[in-house]
Amino acid sequence: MGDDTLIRVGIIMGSQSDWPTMKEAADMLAALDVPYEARIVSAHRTPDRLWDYGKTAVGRGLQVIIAGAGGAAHLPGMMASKTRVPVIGVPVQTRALSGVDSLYSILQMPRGFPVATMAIGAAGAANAGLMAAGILALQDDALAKRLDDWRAALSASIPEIPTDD
Ligand code: RP5
Repeated sequence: MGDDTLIRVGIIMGSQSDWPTMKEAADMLAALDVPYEARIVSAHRTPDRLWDYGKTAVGRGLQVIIAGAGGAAHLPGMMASKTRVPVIGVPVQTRALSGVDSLYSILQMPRGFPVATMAIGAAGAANAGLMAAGILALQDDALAKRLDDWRAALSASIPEIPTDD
């Protein structure tokens, strides 16, 4: 995205290894022409970066943060503790515990600091992109039209009669 574009969605992830999953969210936002930024922000390995990102999120105009992490996935919850910008959490699928560890780490937030938690893995990341677009579309008629069209096209692509092929 160009420097002169107002970035409204931040996609953050705990590691480079999360990118193949989180790219699903980025691709969805790109398909809907929603400007975003993507950053590696680790709760454990770069806590100062996490703090700075959360501290400056409102001032920079971010309206939604999509946060993905795997294993001891503290990034979405910690980000939610630092900013009132809505955080959508994506549990990244892990090898050891298949992402159930990530899901539980993100899902069970204490009252007062919510994270809107998606499904594990690629579908969850893609849906995070759609959820972010839906939130922004509440105040953006052009985006609302693009999202409506996208949803209608998906529905139209689903056959009514099953085949053997
Ligand atoms: C988490 O640990 C990351 O979000 C990632 O899902 C997981 C593994 O990270 P790497 O060891 O691949 O960097 O912090």
